Amino acid sequence: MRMVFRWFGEGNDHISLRDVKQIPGVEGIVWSLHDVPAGDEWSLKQIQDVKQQATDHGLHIEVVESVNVHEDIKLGLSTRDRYIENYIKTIEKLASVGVKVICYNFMPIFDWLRTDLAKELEDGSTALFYEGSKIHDIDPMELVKQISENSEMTMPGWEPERLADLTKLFEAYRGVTEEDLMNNLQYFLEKIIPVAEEHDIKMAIHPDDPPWSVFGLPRIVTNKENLQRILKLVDSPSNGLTLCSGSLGSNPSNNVAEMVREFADRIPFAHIRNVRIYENGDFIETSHRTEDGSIDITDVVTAYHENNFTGYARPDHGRHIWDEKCRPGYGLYDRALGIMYMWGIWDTLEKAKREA
Ligand code: DNO
Repeated sequence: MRMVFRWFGEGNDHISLRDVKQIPGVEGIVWSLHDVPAGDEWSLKQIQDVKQQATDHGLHIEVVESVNVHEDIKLGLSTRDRYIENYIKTIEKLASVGVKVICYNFMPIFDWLRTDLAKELEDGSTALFYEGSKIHDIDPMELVKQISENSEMTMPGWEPERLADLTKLFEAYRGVTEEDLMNNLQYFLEKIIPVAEEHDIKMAIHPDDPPWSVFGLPRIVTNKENLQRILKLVDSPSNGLTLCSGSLGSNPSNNVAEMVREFADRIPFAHIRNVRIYENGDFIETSHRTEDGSIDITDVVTAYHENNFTGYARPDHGRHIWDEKCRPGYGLYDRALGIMYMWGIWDTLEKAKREA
């Protein structure tokens, strides 16, 4: 298990690379060029700048999260080829500086979705929370209207400046089914995976978070059967998974440890975190500790260990603790604690293996 830590870039993250380097066992950053719009080709100069900053602190840049996929590719529009060409050029440039894994997702319009970015837990810390009643059975157009009429009303991903785009995108997705989305993913993979293979890059698709349809949009990276299908769309080691325990695990019918056991050789990148699922299906992110949430993180780490996992892992999200001011889910302290929890399990298993 090679531990890495997501870092949003100089001036964009309150955490310094010096802080990152001081977390035990962290060898590299998980990074992106966050100001480049989806679909644009990345500039080599900007890529090299990040590499320089990381290497100055003894960290590598082998994992990129994410190179985002343009909506036209997900929609299967005729304009997609132009964006796929840019994507390919970006893959080639990333390979040239030593990147090994590129994480991406195929979620229409939204990336991860929560209804509250700072919901208080019993201990006074706060964390990301998903409340189904604010999303399920809600007509997105009605929501656009309500938010535009009421400046007090907000929802992550529904910021006022995004509302016009959201309206257009929802219209574009009308009638797009999960089968269409799967076909559009296949088209994309058929073009990019040969390039990834040639450059020794592993593409790692991130599950949908949450792993079910939201606002009537199709979502396909949701469960074991669909992961099996996606891996077969182009059956290559370069077509891999970012196995995110918290995303998949927020549906209690997904057994994350079992998925790790089944897909181990196709997981170049592990996202490890816990969530607590309530009876009505709402969920909140918790500390990594197995006991604090609904996912058996001990078993998840054990499953990686059993499979001699040599891929990259990150603690994914954390709670906001000790009054840290940070990006939602991306504080230093709780993610660092999560890392130590994972190492604790891992090192104990290593010792047992050595002594067996
Ligand atoms: C959230 C992340 C996601 C992830 C993308 C991958 O914190 O796990 O935003 O980076 O879905 O493309």
